[in-house]
Amino acid sequence: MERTFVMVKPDGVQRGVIGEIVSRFEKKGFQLVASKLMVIPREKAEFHYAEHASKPFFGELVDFITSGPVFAMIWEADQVVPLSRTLIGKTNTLEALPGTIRGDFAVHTNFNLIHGSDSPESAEREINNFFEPHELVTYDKAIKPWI
Ligand code: RTP
Ligand code: MG
Repeated sequence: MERTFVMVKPDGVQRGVIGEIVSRFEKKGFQLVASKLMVIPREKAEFHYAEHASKPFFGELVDFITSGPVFAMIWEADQVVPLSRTLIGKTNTLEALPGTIRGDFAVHTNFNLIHGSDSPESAEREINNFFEPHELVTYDKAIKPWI
């Protein structure tokens, strides 16, 4: 079973779309493994976006992602990494289709509401960067008779 790291960025928290985003991931059928509201320490943000360290927008990207709380999550499902990227929509806001999270809610590429890991390898590195092992909860939804 695959896992991915997803976070509602500071603009999404400020705009009040945590619930909307969690709802879309839940309804898709992914299983929540961990979640928390946190302000990212600068060194963790720089590690998270290390692949962009040489880009001209790196400083602003780190400033933005550390500017307020993010809602960090781990989700699990078969192929959850590419499926999450499909729900999230394209990075470039002009290419993010209606029906995707960015397509429905974002107007600017630099303030695009949500992050999702781009590969299983990135997901493992990002999960380890943001969560301690004891914060992950494993459980079986299928056998509960509540609904
Ligand atoms: P993210 O990592 O934040 O989930 O976004 P992503 O995979 O869709 O896009 P990525 O290429 O990893 O870029 C990370 C973030 O940097 C900003 N960006 N700005 N000005 C630009 O050309 C540019 N390109 C990327 C975006 O905010 C993007 O989410
Ligand atoms: Mg990325």
